[in-house]
Amino acid sequence: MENEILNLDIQSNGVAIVELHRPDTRNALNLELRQQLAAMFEQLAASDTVRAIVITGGEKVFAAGADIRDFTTAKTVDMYLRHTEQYWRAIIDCPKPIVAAVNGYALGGGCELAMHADIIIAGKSAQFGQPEVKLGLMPGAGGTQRLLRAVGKFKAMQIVLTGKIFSAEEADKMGLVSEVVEDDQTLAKAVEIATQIAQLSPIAVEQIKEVTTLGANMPLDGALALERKAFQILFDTQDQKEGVNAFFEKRSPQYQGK
Ligand code: CO8
Repeated sequence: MENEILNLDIQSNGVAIVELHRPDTRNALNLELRQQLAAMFEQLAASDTVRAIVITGGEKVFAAGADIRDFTTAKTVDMYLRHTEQYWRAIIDCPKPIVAAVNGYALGGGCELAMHADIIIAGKSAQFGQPEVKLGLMPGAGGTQRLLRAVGKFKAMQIVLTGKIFSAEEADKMGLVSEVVEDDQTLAKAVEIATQIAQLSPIAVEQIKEVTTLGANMPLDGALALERKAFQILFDTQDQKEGVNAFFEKRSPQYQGK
């Protein structure tokens, strides 16, 4: 709906498309939008039919960051009492794969939101950055840490210390995005990937997401053990038997998520 700040389209193939919609502010993430986003992710995580989620800001812009108007008079205690970490938590805890479709600006909290996704598809117009330092601020929703882990210390430091804005091509080179496509293909590509994943066993997909995400912050031996356990757990699923049987019967598997 035109006057909603967040739109949701759940397709019959199990792909949910979440669209930020505050065009007058370049999709700035005000408190209301973040609250709605969190509630939507909780709803999508609990849904039996949704198997993959695409998040987009539309054709022109992903999100220009936190709504700077929320920062004009706020003091430390105000910021603390907002407890905005709870809104990010709903996205972090979503067990389903998330694909970000990024055209135009993904700055500050917008870049941080994109980095909450598992796969980032960037249109050629995409421009990323953590410009908070230019406001006398710093990234506050994972920007320093997710960027560091995604692109390494020296690229990350340059980005967060200077606030420089960089192109989709640069982001691709440093490993911040999964793929760069023409702008008019960004959403289609993200939906295509989400659709492919939605056809796979949702239990296997969730285990892969969980192990890969948790493993990134663990010592290798522990992460390998976690992977091994998750691999073994999948042998008790109907989907695993279906996948293997379908291979030998030379047919497409029909996964039930059981
Ligand atoms: N917050 C509020 N309003 C914004 C924001 C924003 N982040 N970005 C743009 N707008 C508004 C502008 O004020 C303008 O409003 P108006 O028409 O009333 O003057 C309108 O959107 C259009 O903006 P511009 O005219 O500037 O459009 P341009 O296409 O010329 O420029 C830019 C687009 C480059 C995106 C430019 O608007 C800009 O630099 N925006 C600010 C980017 C920024 O500094 N982002 C970081 C914000 S701080 C942050 O994200 C901290 C994160 C901490 C935790 C995470 C919380 C989500």
